[in-house]
Amino acid sequence: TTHIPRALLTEDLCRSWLKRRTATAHKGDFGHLLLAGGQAGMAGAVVLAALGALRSGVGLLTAAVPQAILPLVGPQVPEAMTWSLPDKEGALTGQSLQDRDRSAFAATVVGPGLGREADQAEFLLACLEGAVGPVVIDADGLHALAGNIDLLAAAGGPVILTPHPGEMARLAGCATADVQSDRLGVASRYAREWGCVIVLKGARTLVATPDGHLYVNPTGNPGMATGGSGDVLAGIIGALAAQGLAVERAASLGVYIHGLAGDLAARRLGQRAMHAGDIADSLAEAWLQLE
Ligand code: NPW
Ligand code: AMP
Ligand code: MG
Repeated sequence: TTHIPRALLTEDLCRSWLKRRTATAHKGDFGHLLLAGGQAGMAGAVVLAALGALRSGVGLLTAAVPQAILPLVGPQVPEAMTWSLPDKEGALTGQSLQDRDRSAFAATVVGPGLGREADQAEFLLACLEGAVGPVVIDADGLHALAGNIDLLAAAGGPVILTPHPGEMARLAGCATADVQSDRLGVASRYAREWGCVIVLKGARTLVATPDGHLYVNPTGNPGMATGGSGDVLAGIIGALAAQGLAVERAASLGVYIHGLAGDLAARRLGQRAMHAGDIADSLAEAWLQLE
């Protein structure tokens, strides 16, 4: 097999990508993120993604969720504005975003807790079509994309995919074992082929770019193998993209800080007891440590 050049994500590299907050800065300088997802039974995924974003410096956040779960999401993240979207039996549909102007959003995250109803591909398409900035597709957004990779052409801006190995396998049409046995090859091949940044999650998460860059993340631990961890990451990356970091840097810095927060949570609570909310809670300490 050929050697694939890759770079380790170092603390110094990640620190060099941080944007400073000037003394006269205002919230408009840090971007407005749209977070779209959720369905009945998975309000928590949206909350966790929102917490990741809110702890990563975003200026404004709007959570767009099915009206059925709005009462569960809104009170848990008072800093976020909300859109109550029309749903079908608790799930978003291709019509849910109709007449919603999205020109104000610097970036979009779609997928956490979205569910797997028949209409999810149409919802994803509507999301991509109306987006002006970068779009992060995670979780069930990736499920909707599998078998419909051409939908990516509808995106108004650059796209970041954040699959775990199971989601990557579904996207690529292979087995999870095939992904895990050639993580570097799979991530770099499909980033190039699909023209998007791919964050292939799991121990030593990879970030692959369409122009052939490949980063390996050294932070993180098995305590992060718990429901909702990935949702927090999607919110972090979306927040960084909304603040104007180039997608390659938003993805890489997001992965690094998410793992560092996971390491700090594990030190405080142990790998066994920590849960995804603790990763979001540890973000403050992680950012302080990186700065
Ligand atoms: P296995 O079991 O090994 O064959 P799915 P999901 C594989 C929401 N959530 N290495 C593994 O397959 C999300 O946002 C809501 C190897 C595993 O069983 C989504 O919208 C929460 N394999 C939705 O749920 C909290 C790996 O993939 C399978 C792997 C579905 O997301 C939880 C699971 O993947 C959750 O985030 C690895 N490192 N990682 C809430 N509180 O509201 C995963 N796999 O079936 O795509 O579903 O990831 O659970
Ligand atoms: P998800 O499966 O979408 O909830 O994402 C899980 C998150 O936890 C990803 O960011 C993974 O990289 C991270 N994670 C899971 N297991 C490990 C592990 N063993 N080592 C490091 N990070 C992990
Ligand atoms: Mg996930």
